[in-house]
Amino acid sequence: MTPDPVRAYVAFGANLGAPRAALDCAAQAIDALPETRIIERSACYRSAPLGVPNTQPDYTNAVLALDTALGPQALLDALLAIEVAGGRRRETPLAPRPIDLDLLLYGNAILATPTLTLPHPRLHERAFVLLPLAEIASDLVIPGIGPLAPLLEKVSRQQIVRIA
Ligand code: PH2
Ligand code: MG
Ligand code: MG
Repeated sequence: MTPDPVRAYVAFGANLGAPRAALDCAAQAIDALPETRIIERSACYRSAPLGVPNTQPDYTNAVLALDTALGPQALLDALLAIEVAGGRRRETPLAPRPIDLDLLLYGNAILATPTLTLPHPRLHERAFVLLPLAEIASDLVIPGIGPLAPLLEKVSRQQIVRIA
């Protein structure tokens, strides 16, 4: 018997190549995963790279909501494979990238394995994640952290533009 689907959220980011095309491609590939479908997709947002030299190009970010019967590690493995198909190389950490897919939330799961931490450990401090997330799931409560509104307030000084 297939387990009940779980609502998961995935952050997309890119600052090389053609971010929107990469996002379209990734959304299609995620929707084509077994027992997985995209439920919603935020607009795109543009912001300067956070935590890396800002000589790098601006990022385009978005968030996808999906329902999946895959387990969290299987979903993460699938996302990493979609990154590779999208041209992602991992030679240098924090290098500009044509695609980055981060598993933000998997239902109410709180876990830390050597390969996966849920919720995503930096989700709550990044406007480029919180704004698109709030757009598609304003009532969301981050497991172990709390509702989105106060988190959004804390990142309100981070400059970010909704580019639709
Ligand atoms: N991703 C990073 C590091 N910095 N900055 C922005 N604006 N957007 C990102 O997606 C991003 C970042 C590492 O994954
Ligand atoms: Mg990332
Ligand atoms: Mg990543």
